[in-house]
Amino acid sequence: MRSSSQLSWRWTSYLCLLSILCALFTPAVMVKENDFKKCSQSGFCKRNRAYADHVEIQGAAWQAPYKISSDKASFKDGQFQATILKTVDDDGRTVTLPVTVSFLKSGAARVTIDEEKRQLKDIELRHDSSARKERYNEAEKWVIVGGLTLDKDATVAQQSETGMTVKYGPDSSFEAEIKYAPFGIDFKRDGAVQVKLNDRGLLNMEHWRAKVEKAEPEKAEGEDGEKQENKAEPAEVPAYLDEGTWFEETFGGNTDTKPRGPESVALDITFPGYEHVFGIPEHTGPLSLKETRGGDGNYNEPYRLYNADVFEYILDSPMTLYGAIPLMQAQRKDSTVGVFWLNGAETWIDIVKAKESKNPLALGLGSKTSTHTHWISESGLLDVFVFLGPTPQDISKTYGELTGTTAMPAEFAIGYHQCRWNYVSDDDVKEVDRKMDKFKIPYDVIWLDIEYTDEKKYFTWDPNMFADPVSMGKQLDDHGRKLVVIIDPHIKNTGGYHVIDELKSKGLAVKNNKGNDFEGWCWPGSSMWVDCFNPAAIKWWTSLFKYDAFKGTLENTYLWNDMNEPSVFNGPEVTMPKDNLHHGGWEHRDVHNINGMTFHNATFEALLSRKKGELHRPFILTRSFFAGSQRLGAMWTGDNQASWEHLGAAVPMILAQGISGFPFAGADVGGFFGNPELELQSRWYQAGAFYPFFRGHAHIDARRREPYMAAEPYRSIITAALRLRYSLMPSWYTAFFHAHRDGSPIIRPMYWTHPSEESGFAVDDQFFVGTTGLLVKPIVEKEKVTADIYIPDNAIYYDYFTYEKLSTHQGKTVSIDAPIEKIPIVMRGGHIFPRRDTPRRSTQLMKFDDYTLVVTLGKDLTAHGELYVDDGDSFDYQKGQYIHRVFDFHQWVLTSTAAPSDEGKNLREGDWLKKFHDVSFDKIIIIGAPSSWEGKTEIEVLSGGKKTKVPFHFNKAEGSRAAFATVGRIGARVGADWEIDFA
Ligand code: NBV
Repeated sequence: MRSSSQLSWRWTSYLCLLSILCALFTPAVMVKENDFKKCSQSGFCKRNRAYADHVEIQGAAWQAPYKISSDKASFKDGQFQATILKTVDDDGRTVTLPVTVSFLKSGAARVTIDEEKRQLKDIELRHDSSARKERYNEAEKWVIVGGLTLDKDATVAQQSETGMTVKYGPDSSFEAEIKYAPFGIDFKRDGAVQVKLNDRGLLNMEHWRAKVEKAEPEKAEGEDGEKQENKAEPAEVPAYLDEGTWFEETFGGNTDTKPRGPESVALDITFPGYEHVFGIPEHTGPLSLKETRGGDGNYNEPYRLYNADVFEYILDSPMTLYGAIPLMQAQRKDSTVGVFWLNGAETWIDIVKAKESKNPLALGLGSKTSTHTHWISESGLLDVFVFLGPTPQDISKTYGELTGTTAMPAEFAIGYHQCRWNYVSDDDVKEVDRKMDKFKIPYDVIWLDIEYTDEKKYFTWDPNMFADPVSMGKQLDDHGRKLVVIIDPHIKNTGGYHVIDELKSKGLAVKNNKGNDFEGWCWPGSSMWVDCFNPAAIKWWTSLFKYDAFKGTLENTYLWNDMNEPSVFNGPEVTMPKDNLHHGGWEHRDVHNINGMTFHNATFEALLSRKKGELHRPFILTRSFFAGSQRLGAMWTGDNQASWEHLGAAVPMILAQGISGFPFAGADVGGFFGNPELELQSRWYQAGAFYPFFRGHAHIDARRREPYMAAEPYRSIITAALRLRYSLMPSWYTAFFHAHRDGSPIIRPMYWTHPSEESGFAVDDQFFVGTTGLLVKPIVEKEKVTADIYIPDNAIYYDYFTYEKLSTHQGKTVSIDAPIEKIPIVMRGGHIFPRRDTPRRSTQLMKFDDYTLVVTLGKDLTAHGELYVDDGDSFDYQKGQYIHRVFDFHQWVLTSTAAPSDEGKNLREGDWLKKFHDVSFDKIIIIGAPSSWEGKTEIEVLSGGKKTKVPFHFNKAEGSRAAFATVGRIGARVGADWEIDFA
C-alpha cells in the first residue's frame, strides 16, 4: 500500500513536469488575442464592412443614398454649407445631415458632417441614460490648436444643379469638386485628382432610430389543437442592417448598454495612383501599410485604433496598441497627400490596393496602383481634413499647425534615461547613480516605477524603502541628474488615502452608466479614475503636484504617465466600459482614444505650476496618446520583449510616430519582458542611441541590466553608443527644434527625405537624423556583421567612423562592415552638423562646452547645416534667448551666420546668453577635402572684424578613405558671425 503522502508527492511531480512541458511548448509570451475584438466582434465594424461588401456586389447598380439638394447649398467666405439627405427606406424617408466643407488658409480642406436630429437633441436615450444626445463634437477642443483660419480667397469656379467646384490653396492650384448626387468630393491639385471622398459610395452615417420592440411571433393552431410557432420566414435583413448589435453588445462577459443606439460614421477615401500609404499609428507592422482584406502577405483585419493595454503584443499586426493618431499620408513619385480623421471613438481602417489599368489591352503595362481606404468610427462627427501636399514636408507642417508640434524638450530629456521596474530603494537609486559615474557612463535621468509608492497609492512613498526621497533627489541634482516618478490614473479606493477621499468628495471621478463613481480593478486593487476631461479635475490634479503636497519631490523630479488608455484589468478589452460617463455627459465610447491625452495634459499643466515663478519645461512620458499629444511630452512603444524581432520592429514604429506628428518616441531599450543576451543588449543600445527618446527599461522579473553590469567587451560597446549619443546632442537638439518649428520628424524615413525616389518608399529600417545627413541603419539581427544600407540619391556618402568614401548607386544598397562594436552610420555629402566631443556624464555638464563642426563636402563642394541652442530648460527661448546659426560652405568659404528667420530680431540678453557668450567652435573637420589643401598648416578665421591664424591639418586620401582636414583651436564664438576662407 502506498501512503497518501507518497501519492500526493507523485501528483505534485506530475503537475510540475506538466507545467514545465507547457512552458516549453507554449510560446513564452503571447498576447491573449481573444481579449481583443476582431472586426467581426465589433458590431459597427462588422456592419460597415458588410456594407462595403454589399456595395461591391451591387457594382454599377449601387445607388449611394446620400444626396445634397442643390437649392440648400451655399458658399461664403471659404466655406461650403449644405445638407445631405440620406434616404433611409423605400418610401423615400430621409434623414438630414448638415455638411460643411471649410477651405483653410493653410491649404487644408475640412469636411464635417453632423446629424440634425441628434444636434437638436430630438432623440430618446434608452435605459434612463443621462448621456449627451448629440454626436460628440468636442474632439476639436482637445486636438486642434490652430490653422483653422478660412481661406477667404477660395472661389467658386463652377456651380450647377449637380455640384460645385471650389478653387483654393496656393495660387488657387487646389480644387474641390463637390458632387451632389450621390454626395462625394474629388480633391485635385494642378488639375489632377489626388483624393476622392465617397468615390466607392461607402459613406455611412448610422442615424438615430428608436428601438422597435419585436412582438413575439404569433402562434397558429396545429392539427392537434396545440398552438404552434408561425413558421413563415422573416424577410432577410442585409448584414449591414443587422439590428443584433444596434442597442446592446456583449464581449468577454461585458455588456455595453448603448443607450443611443447605432451611430457609426464611415467613409471611403481613395488615393488614385498612390501605391503607398503611411501613418495611423500605433501598430507593429511595416511603415508602408499593408492591405487588410486578405491575400498573400496581407492582413485579414482592418487596422484598429482603440487605445488598449495589450499585454505581450504581437508583431506585424493591425491590432490596436496603446495610442492612436488617425493621420494617413499617401505617397507616389513626387507627390504626397494625406487625410486626418478627427474622431476619438473606436476606429477601424481597411486598406485595399488595386491596379488600375487605363487600357485593358495594356496587360498591366502602364497601369497604376491606387489605394482605397475605408474609415469606420463608432460614434461622433464625420470630420476629416484633406491635405494636398505636394511634399511630405507640407503635410507635416500643415498637420502641425492644426494639432501643434512637439514641445521644445528640456535638454536632459533627450539624454539617456535609466529605468527598470523597479529600483527597490532610495539607496538603490543612489548606488546606480554612483556606479554610472564610476564606470563613466553618461546618463541624465533615473526612473521610479510603481513600487516606490506606499501600496500603489500615488503621491506617497513606500515608508521603508523610500524613507528619504529628498536626499536621493539631492544626490541626483548634485550630479546634474533628474528623477522621473510614475503616476498612473487609477486611484486606490481605500480608506484614509487623501487622494481618493478628495476625488470622491469633489465628484471628479469618471462615472458609470448610472452616474455613480466608476469602480474597477488595477494595480492597487479596487480603483477609481480621475476624469481629466473635467477642467475642475485638471485643477485639482494640478494641486496634488505642488511641492508641499507631493512631499519628497524636488525641482528635478519629472513624470511618467502609464496605464492611461485607460487600463482597467476587469473591464471590457482591459479598459473602461463604453457606456461610462465623462464630464459634460459624454460617453466613454466618444472619447476613448482621447482619454490618455487628457491625463497627460493634466499632468503637463501640473508640472507648469508646481511653484509660483518656477518655470521648467515639463517632461512627461505617456503610454497612451492621440493626435495632439506631441505638445505634451514623449511616448514609448510599451511592453516589448527582449528579442531580435522586437528590436527590429521598433524602428518602423518610431518612424511612423515621426511622420504622424509625434516624433519624441522610443522603445524600451533591451526589451521589457525577458533577459536580452549581451549581443542583443549591445545592439539595442546602438539602435536606442538613435531613438528620439532613449530609455533602458526592464520588467520586474528581468535580471538587473544597467549598462555597467555588462561583461566586457559589451560594457565598452554600450558605453561607446551612449557617448556617441551625447556627442551628437547638439544635432539632436537642433532636430528637435526643427520638429518644434514645423512638425518635421526627428528621425526621417527615406520617402520623407526623398519623395522622388520610389525605390525607397517601403524602406523602413534606416533613417536620416534631422538635417544632419547622418543615415543610420541599426543592426537588428543576431551575429550580423555587415549592414546593407539603401542609398536614396546620387550624393557622396562617407562612413561615419572611417571616412571611407563609399561606392554607392542611387536606389541601390551599399554594404558596410558592422562588427559588434560598430553602429552602421554613413554621412551624406553636403551637410554640416554640430557635435560636442568632450565626453561627460550628463547633458548638464556639457552645457557650456565648446563645439566641433563636421563638414561633409558634397559633389559640388558645398555643404550646409544648422545649430540651434538655448538654455535647454526654461521658456526664455520664446522671448528670444536662443542662438540659431546657419553654416554654409560655398566657393571655399565656410561661414556661420544668424539663421535668416532670426535676422533683424533683437535677441534678448539674459542670464543664459551671458553665460554662453564665450562658448566657441573649437574644431572643424572637413571630410572630402580637395588635394589642393595639401601642405597648408595654418588658416585664417575672420570674426568680429579680426583675423586670427589657427592650425590646419590635412590628411591625404588613403585607399578608399577620403581626404580630410581638421582646423583646430578656432575659438570663434557660437553666437557670432565668422568665416574661414579655405581658398
Ligand atoms: O508600472 C509597471 C509597468 C511598466 O514598467 C511598463 O513600462 C508599462 O508599460 N506597467 C506597464 C504595468 C505592468 C506591465 C506588465
